[in-house]
Parts: sequence; structure tokens; C-alpha cells
Amino acid sequence: MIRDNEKLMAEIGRIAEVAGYLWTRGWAERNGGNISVNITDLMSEEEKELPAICEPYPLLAAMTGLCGHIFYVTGTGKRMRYVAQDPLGNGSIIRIAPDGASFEIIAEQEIPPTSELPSHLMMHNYLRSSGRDNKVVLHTHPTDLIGLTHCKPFLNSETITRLLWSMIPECRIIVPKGIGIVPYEIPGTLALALATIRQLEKHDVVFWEKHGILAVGEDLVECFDTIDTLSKSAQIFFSARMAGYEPEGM
Ligand code: 2HA
Ligand code: ZN
Repeated sequence: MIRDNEKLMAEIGRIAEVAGYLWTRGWAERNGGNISVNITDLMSEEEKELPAICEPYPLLAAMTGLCGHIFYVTGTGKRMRYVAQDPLGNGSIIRIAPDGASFEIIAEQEIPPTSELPSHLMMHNYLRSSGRDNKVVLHTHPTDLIGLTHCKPFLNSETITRLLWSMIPECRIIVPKGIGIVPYEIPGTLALALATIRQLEKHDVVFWEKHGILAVGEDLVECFDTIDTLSKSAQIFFSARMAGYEPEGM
């Protein structure tokens, strides 16, 4: 019973906590956003061998850096507000096959993973293969940050990074690698995943034009806090502009 694994359930509890924040922040309309967390280190040897509860799902490309790895992933079409209440009823635990070419669901119900799973796995695969201890991919739809991506002059890594860094002193410390920009691509596509991976070479946070934000990291709460800090900066920028002046910035 995976529910007897206290460390794992504590992590699933943190996923529920963050899913609740995404909803209350207004960043998760309908089924907007998705979360994947590498939980391999939290599983006992016995749990790692749990039998599959479905047929294997093929992957577009072999994830050779993730063979045998185990993830919690939110389910396709599932709402964050319900992930918050019942993470194992709105997401599943999957295991990548020994050859990396497919995955199977091992717990708790057969809930097909998020439409962005191929891109999440490609990102986990890329980051692990480049030696980063990445456990989390978080994608969400913050209104203020998406608003910025509708403005062409901000669709530039240096410009948007400088703008958001300059609104509050903490931002530069919390997002030291700045922000990567991915021009519009259709959600869930390989093209979006590949363009994002190129940005992850230099950044931990990527803005997807007219769509949302993707953050990677070692800890889900930290990933949320990073996006929350950027959102605060954007709100200060917009509130100054709405009051009719150009914010001075730091
Ligand atoms: O999961 O946000 O980008 C729904 C989405 C797709
Ligand atoms: Zn999205």
C-alpha cells in the first residue's frame, strides 16, 4: 500500500498544497496547468516493483535518462482544485520502462497523465542527463505574467528579466538565472517541448507566449514561490502603470 509510505504521502500532500495555491491564485482555470514530480527516491524497493494496473503507454522518444524512474503526474483534463482535495484521485503514479520507451501506471487508479506529459518527461530527461538534480516540472497560467507575454517588446529574455527583477529587491535573488522566452507553440506539442528545453539550458523559468509559465527545480514549493515572486513583480509593474506613471525600478 503506497498510502503506508509516510515520506511519499508527505510529498503527495505538498503536491495537493501547491495545487490548492494554483487554484486560489487564479492560475488554474478549468484544467489549466500540470505538475510532475520525480518520486523515485521516496519509493521502497518493493514499491518500485509494484505491478502495472494498465497496458504500457508508448512514448514518442526513449527517455534514456529516466529508465525505471517513478513520477507523480496530474491527470489529463483534471482540475487543480480537485487535485488539491484528492491528489491520488486526480493524478497517477507512473513508472518509466527499463528501456525508457514507454511507461505504465502503477498506482492508484488508471488516470491517464496530463497532455503535457511528453514535454514534462523530455524536460526531466534533459535535466537529469545534464547532471541537474531536477525533481519537479510545474506548468501554470498566472494571469499577470501571461498578460506580459501579449506585448511584443517583453518577448525578449533580457527585457522581461530586467523588468521583473527591478520591481522588488528579492526577485533577482529568487530568480537568479532570469527568464527564458518561448514564442507561441501549440500546447502539448513536441515543438513546444523542444523550444522549452533550449531555454532550460540557461534558465529555470520559461514563459510560453500567450499561454503560461513553466518552472523546473528540486522542490515543488520552491517552484511555486519562484512563479509567485515573478507574479508579484508583474503586479507592481501593472499597478504603477494603472496609476498613470512609469515605475522607476531598482
Ligand atoms: O493541462 O495547461 O498546457 C492543461 C494545460 C496545457
Ligand atoms: Zn497550459
